[in-house]
Amino acid sequence: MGDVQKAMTLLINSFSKYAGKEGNKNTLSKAELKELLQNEFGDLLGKASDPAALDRIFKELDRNQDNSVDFNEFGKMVFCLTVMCHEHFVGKK
Ligand SMILES: [Ca+2]
Repeated sequence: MGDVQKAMTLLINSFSKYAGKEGNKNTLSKAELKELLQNEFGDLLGKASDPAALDRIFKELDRNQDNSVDFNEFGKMVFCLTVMCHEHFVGKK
């Protein structure tokens, strides 16, 4: 399996792990998102333990405003972060 394929599998598995904790298994509630951010992203997105910051991130991610983050919405966030990291590593030398 290629590295990118491994990364995609990891991404899908991580999403399922947190999305499956309560309610709808295919979407992240705000509480599930908080756990995912804290455990998987550290401080990359700011402090998920800060309720105001968490609210802001959740609103930003929940594009269709159904009060949950589905894999499509989550994927967009990961893609944006990856682009940001890429710019950080490649752009600033
Ligand atoms: Ca949504």
